[in-house]
Amino acid sequence: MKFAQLVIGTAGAGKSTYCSNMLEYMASLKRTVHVMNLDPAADALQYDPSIDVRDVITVSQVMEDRPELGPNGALVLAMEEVSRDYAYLEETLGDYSDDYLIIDCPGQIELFTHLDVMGRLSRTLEGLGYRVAAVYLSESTFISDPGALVYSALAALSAMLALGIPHINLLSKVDLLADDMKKSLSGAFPDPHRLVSRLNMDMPMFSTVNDTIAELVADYSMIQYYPLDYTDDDTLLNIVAQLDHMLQFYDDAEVGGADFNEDPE
Ligand SMILES: Nc1nc2c(ncn2[C@@H]2O[C@H](COP(=O)(O)OP(=O)(O)OP(=O)(O)O)[C@@H](O)[C@H]2O)c(=O)[nH]1
Ligand SMILES: [Mg+2]
Repeated sequence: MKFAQLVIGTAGAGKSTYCSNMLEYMASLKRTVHVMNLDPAADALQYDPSIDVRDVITVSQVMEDRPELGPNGALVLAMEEVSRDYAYLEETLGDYSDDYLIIDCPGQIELFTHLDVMGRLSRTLEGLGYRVAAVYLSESTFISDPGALVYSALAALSAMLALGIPHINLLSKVDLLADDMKKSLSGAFPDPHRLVSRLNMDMPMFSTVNDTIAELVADYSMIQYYPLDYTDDDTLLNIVAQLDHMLQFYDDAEVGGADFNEDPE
């Protein structure tokens, strides 16, 4: 069976670092795991990618051909071209039969909110027999600002709705938080009632909108964050357990291994 994690999230949230650490952790579990770099603007990477989009296209090449484009426009154009080129993806991905693929994506949020670039990629992977989950990283250093927290919760929600695949939200760089902020992550987070009272304090004129946003966050109780703290040994273990559950990683093994006709005696 083949599995894939589509690692997405805002620029600089820690996607490439997560891919590198997840690669190492999964290898320690003796899984056949590969990382694909899907960022045509990536500079130095902390891991050795098995598949690298920069072999096909780089942002600097696009900018040479289209000098009128800035780095952001060039990246979006490069990604649109890559996501249209199914042949390349099928050729390179098709080589792996039993596989766990971790895909390090670029940070431009419009690739899944305004454009169908990530949607096309996940459908291509599904067509190739992969079970795909989205791993969405938001930076935890913003959570003391209620406005930024709402923005990041709504961005995560829009990615989840746009992609329509199993989805897990991670709060990155938790090691940088003060202890009291770390404690606030246990239990319901973001707590909609706490969120609305903080928003109303900062922006009393928007209290109706604030109430509606808090209701939306509460309704989609799947806006649940898993803290990502590499100084805590359980961090990656918890995330892999959740992803295994969502992707039904062990189902095939259990069904194949159990002999339902066996006589209990
Ligand atoms: N303290 C701390 N720093 C981190 C963590 N994860 C990433 N960083 C740092 O954050 C910066 C950005 O990390 P990347 O992994 O390159 O982030 P990215 O999301 O891949 O960035 P883009 O590809 O540019 O969108 C780097 O300086 C990392 O060392 C973390 O868990 N804790
Ligand atoms: Mg990166």
